[in-house]
Amino acid sequence: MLIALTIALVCSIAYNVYQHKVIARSEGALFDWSYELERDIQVCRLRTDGSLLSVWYDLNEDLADDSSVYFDNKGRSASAWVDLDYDGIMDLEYVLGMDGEILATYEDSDRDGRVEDYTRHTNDSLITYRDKNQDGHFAFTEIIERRSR
Ligand SMILES: [Ca+2]
Ligand SMILES: [Ca+2]
Ligand SMILES: [Ca+2]
Repeated sequence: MLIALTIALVCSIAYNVYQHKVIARSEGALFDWSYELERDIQVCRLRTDGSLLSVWYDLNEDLADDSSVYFDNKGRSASAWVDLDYDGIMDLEYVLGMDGEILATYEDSDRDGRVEDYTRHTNDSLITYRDKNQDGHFAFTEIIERRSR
């Protein structure tokens, strides 16, 4: 009896989470959203040809997505976003190369909703720029750190 009740409760919670996630995504004209209950991910596909565009994760299970991976037109991961402080705004973006290697990161370091740090990943070093004058460009004069790797 208790087992049946527990199963019913778990099913009910899972269903409510599912409903919430379905409602949370409005269906756009260009995209099809689907929710995979087993993996607890949201999948976004292009409506025109069904190709995979992005996958969204809710890592801290608060019903709000906090990370996502975008794919290029060959299905390779091209970039990833992470909401580090779980406030609903993505803070860190990884730009990925053809083999999934990190080419660069962009980060909203002070969490004001605006990206100001850019780190270029080369073969032997990481070079971080901060957009001090907030013009959207990362100039050589704005390099704040160089690390070898
Ligand atoms: Ca979350
Ligand atoms: Ca955030
Ligand atoms: Ca910022």
